[in-house]
Amino acid sequence: MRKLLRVAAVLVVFALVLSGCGGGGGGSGDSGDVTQGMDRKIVMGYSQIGAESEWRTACTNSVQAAAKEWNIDLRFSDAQQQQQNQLQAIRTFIQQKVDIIAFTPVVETGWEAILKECLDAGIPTICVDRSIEGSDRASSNPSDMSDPDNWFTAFIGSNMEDEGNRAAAWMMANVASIKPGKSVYNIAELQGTVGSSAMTGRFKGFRDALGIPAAQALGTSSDGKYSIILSQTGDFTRAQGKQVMEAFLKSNPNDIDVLFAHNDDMAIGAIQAVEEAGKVPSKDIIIIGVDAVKGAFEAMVAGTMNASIECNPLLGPQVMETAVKILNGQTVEKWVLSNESDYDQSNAAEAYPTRQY
Ligand code: GZL
Repeated sequence: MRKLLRVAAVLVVFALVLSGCGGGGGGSGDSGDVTQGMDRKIVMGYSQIGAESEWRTACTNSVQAAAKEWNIDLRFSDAQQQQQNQLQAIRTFIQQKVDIIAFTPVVETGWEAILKECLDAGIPTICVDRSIEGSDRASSNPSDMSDPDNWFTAFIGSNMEDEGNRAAAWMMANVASIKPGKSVYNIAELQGTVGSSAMTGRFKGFRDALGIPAAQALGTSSDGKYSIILSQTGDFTRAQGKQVMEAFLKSNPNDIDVLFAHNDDMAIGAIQAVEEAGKVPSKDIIIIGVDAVKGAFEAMVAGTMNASIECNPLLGPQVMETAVKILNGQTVEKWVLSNESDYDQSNAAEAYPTRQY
């Protein structure tokens, strides 16, 4: 019996050593303990804006899932829409000596000092989704530190001006068939978070396509057919989108032909206000959003929303791949552009079942 116990004990120790749990294990030779494409496990700090919309939640889910997939230790911070919280989180990441920092700037201004602190600490940064003031996501002279594009290593995200352009293009191609016989179409606009690159880009892109100066909130297109008569921020949320649309309908009960909302969440809130005012959304008032989130597909399939311009939140894989390239010393594009399409009631039902967000 004693002999049997001795043999069993040897076998147990042997098994433990093989599995790497025999003390002193963890990491050496255990393939699960290194980041894909690296010889060690890297630590990333990520400062996310908050959870204001379906889009933001999808973006967060994508980043967190991709960090798991790449075996990256992700230190995630939710700033609850406050830039001060973002600056504090990034300073903490610097103190923790993380390998790389990703951040989504809630507004475009106020990033020079913190990004230079990252540079001084030798920590590369990736700007995710929204961009910073003065950045055109191209760097002609990498040593020119007056160029904001040299304060961070790479930008991953959409072209917001293009999204505004595409919203105007869809509107000009479709309004006459939905509301025929009008010489002028009056537009109400729900702006996103004031000062965010998503808001400034869509605001400018929409006006550029209509020939309205980007500095003007209200104005009439160069061909005289489209007039922006109302424009106010709904801060990218359903609740505020509804509130502002209620106010629009109170002040202009019968003037609005088109709503352009800088994101689907505000459009969906506005649809509730349109219905409560006794009007038919997507017929009396044409509803155009941006993001192409599930809520927009449900509304387009239900016939209460006309179109949504896609803005891809599934940025996680590109963030992780870019981080590994940077830490491996590879050169990366200054702008890793997302791929996007546009959806309306002609293609929403077909696309909806396979949507990932
Ligand atoms: C766009 C992103 C915007 C979305 C909104 O890239 O920053 O912020 O359009 C989200 O839904 O709140």
